[in-house]
Parts: sequence; structure tokens; C-alpha cells
Amino acid sequence: MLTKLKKIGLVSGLSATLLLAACGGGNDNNAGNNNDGAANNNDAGANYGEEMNYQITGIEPGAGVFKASEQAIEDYDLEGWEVQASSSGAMATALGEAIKNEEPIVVTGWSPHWKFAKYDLKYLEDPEGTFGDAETINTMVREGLEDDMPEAYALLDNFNWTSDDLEEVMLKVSEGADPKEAAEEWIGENEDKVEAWTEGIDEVDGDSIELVYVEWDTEVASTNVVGLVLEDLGFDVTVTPLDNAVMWEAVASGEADGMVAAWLPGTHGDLFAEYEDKLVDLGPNLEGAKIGLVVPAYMDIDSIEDLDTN
Ligand code: PBE
Repeated sequence: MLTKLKKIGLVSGLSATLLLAACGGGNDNNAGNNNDGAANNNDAGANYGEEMNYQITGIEPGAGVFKASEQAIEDYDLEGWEVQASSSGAMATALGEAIKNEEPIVVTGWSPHWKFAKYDLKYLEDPEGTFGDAETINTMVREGLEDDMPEAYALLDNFNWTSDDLEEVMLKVSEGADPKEAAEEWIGENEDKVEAWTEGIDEVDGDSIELVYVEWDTEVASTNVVGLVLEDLGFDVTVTPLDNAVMWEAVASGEADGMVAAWLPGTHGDLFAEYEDKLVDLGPNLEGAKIGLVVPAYMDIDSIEDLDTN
């Protein structure tokens, strides 16, 4: 949820951008006069920087993509730039506003995500490899779950789907559906997939299970789907949103039973290294995930290097 302060910050950030855009006038607009291509790229980057107050629109500071973006500022020597802490929801709102006004914006992005279906976007190339390659999203459970709740363990071990599946749920939520209803709809439309996860698993009688997650669009969708499938198996399911580091700690300490939100090897690599001895890694529930800096396709830059202001 947006705090009052964050809301004020967001609004003043936007109006500053609008003001700058207004002062700059139509002729200085980068998108309009850059037909002569590469020679202008550095200028374009610099002007974009000014227009954006040298701010990358970030999300929760505990997110791996936030930390990687701060690392990118160092790796690419982007002097004066900073990653603005925000929330995933506020980032998506800022992106939508910028696109509506055809303004430049750089966001901390990830896939799968509904924003790629809704807007024409591109990842900035990352020649230094700061954001890593393709990732998997893994399922982690607490030690002892297999003995205590073999049915839940089996379901969590079986759970896996594709980026397309996940995007279907995310898109419904982004269009205003309640996450639980979106998950329920998806389950109704994909009975064959869900049956493959639950096949041979006995139903239980109201055993309590707690899944933890972070309120990122991806994890809201996946956690709600898995939670509902566990409910259908007879579990009394609690899903608890936490900060990223706290989510990992909760499963490692055994306070929570599991999560489906571990981005590896890069995004949550530091947290995995810290807790891997205390967790059970059930492997990927999704392949082909990715993080990076994302901009609207109309921006005349292609690489993180183009953000350089020198
Ligand atoms: N995300 C979504 C998370 C992982 C899932 C990319 C925002 C992160 O950066 O930690």
C-alpha cells in the first residue's frame, strides 16, 4: 500500500517531469528529432536523464531487481542517477502515466509481467551482465514439511507452470480482478494442468498451512493459485505478504511452511546463499524469468550504457 509520503513523492516527481517537459518545449523532444541516429544517442541519453531527474523508477528496496539496479549505476558509472524506492504498484502506475504522456521513464522491470502485454516496452541491453541471464522461479519449503504434511509437500513439489500461464492470472489482476478470483478463474480454465499437480495426492481435513510471499505482481498471482489448489485439497491456507528478506527468513526458520517466490540464481542469490542450509529447495516452478531495466519502446536508447551522462 502506498503511504501518504510516497504518494506525495510520486505526485511531485510526476509534476516535476511534466514541468520539465513543458519548459523544454516540443522542439527539444528527443523522440521527435533523432532521425539521424547513433550520433545523437549520447545526447538523447543525457536529455532523457534530465527529464527524468536522473531517477530510475524502482520498487520495494528489498527486491533483487532494486539492488541490481543500484549495482548497475555503479557498473555503468551512471553518475548522479539513483533508484527511487517505491512499490510495485506505484511503479506500474508511474509507467502507465509516462506512456500516456509519451514521457521518458526507466523502471526496474521483470518478466513475466503483464506490462509487456499492455504496453510496447523494451529491456535496455546489459552488456556488463549486471542483471544476469534467464532465471528460474523456485519453490522453497521449510525443513520437516515433507514429514509433517506430505500432501502439501507433494503439491508444492509438483507445482510448475509457464510464463504464459502466470501472465494470464497477472493480467486479470492488473485489470482489477481480486487476486483470489483471478486465481480461481485460471484454475477453472486449466483443469488439466491443475490435475497434473494434484494427481495421486490424498485430501486432508483442514490442516493449517502458511505460504509467504511479497506483493509483486508475479508472486501475488502464483501464491494465490497455489493457495487455492491447497484449499481444494482440504488445507486451511493462510497467505501472508512480507518483505523479501523476511519472507526468506520465515521459511528458513520454519515460521512459515513455504513460498513459490525464489528468483534464482541471480535476483535472490544473496538470500539463497544465506539460507540454503536451512531450506528445502523444490526446484523451479517456472523457467525463463528475467529482470532488467525497462523503457517504453518509443525511447531512443537501447542500452544501459546510453543512460550515461558524460
Ligand atoms: N521481482 C519480482 C522480484 C522477484 C520477483 C523481480 C520484483 C525481485 O526483484 O526481487
